Amino acid sequence: MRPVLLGFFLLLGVMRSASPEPPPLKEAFARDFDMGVACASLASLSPEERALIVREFKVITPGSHFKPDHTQPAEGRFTFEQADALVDFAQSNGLAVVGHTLAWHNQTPAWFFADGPNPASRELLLKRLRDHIHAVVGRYRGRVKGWDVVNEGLSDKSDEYLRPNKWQQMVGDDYIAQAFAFAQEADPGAELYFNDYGTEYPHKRAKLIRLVKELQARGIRIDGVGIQCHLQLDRIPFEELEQSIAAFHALGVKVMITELDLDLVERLVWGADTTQHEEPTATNLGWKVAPPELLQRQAEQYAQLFRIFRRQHAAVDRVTIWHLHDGKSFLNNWPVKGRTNHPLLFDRHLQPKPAFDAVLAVASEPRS
Ligand code: 9MR
Repeated sequence: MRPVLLGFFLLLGVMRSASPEPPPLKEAFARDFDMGVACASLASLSPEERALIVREFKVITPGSHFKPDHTQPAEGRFTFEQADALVDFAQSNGLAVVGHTLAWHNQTPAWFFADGPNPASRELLLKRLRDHIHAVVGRYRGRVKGWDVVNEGLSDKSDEYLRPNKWQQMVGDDYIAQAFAFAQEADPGAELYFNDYGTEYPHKRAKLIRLVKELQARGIRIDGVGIQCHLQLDRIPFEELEQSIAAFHALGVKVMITELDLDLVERLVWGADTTQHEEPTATNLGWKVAPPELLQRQAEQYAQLFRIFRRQHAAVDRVTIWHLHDGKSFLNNWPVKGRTNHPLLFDRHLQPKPAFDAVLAVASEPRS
């Protein structure tokens, strides 16, 4: 090549590398897994937030608007406006939707469990569960990719299998199988997931393995399990998490990281049991501006997580970040009300944090 021409191409290369537009997360990890994000109502999202979601992510999980208190606040009175708006937004922007969630101990109105002044019978509860699932899943048939059919149904106690929520107490352990069967009837094309926190740890991992095996033995379809991954800085059980991913994959189900965040502010309670609260102290209210050294450690630990997810790409189907930016995280109000947290990839001004850059960089590393 003539020296002048060579110089021209070299210059072009330098100019390109000086201001490269980073690829969106969804493209950077396209060969590994889908990238997802949680969102609140469409009305709560600014045009800039919507644009960022559409640019970076492939899947959205409406964080609130598919929950039973939103979809069926009173028996037979369904309210789908907010969920409809989110599904329309997703469809017109090429995003897939995860339906979250159908049977849960939280945000399930009391009427489900009552029959006038008395507790509902098992039969009545199962009828209501079936009607609810048919109405909600049926409405979005073909438009919602998959459902968190049962959420947080495993017990946190080491000597107890399932969480003794009202469904379990009034229907029996069977409510889980029934919910999956109803969802399968309502939309045979949708994927069906069981979602829980703490399943990176051996005691909850064992319970989830037992549950999947029991469902499979009964011929009940379950397509995937969610490991929520509400994690804390410097306390991530990396090895155990990877063992859980591999163990669930060995059962023949997809593994989803469903609610990833990385708390910078200290908290005593692990997981995401929102019934637990902590009093404000000198150290648990956070900082208006996060200390740079913590943001750096957060970036390194996010990167380590994404190295695991990439290594386990055959198992991991999706990684969902639990809300778009630091200002939208539930960790600003839990377990301590009114703190200022910084657990996500974008800051409150929608700017990428060191964690974002570190995660993106992992996408171009060789898979370890
Ligand atoms: O992050 C969600 C928050 O925006 C909602 O207000 C809240 C109540 O609906 O639920 C939060 O998400 C929870 C999820 O549904 C299940 N796992 C724990 C999450 C944090 O509480």
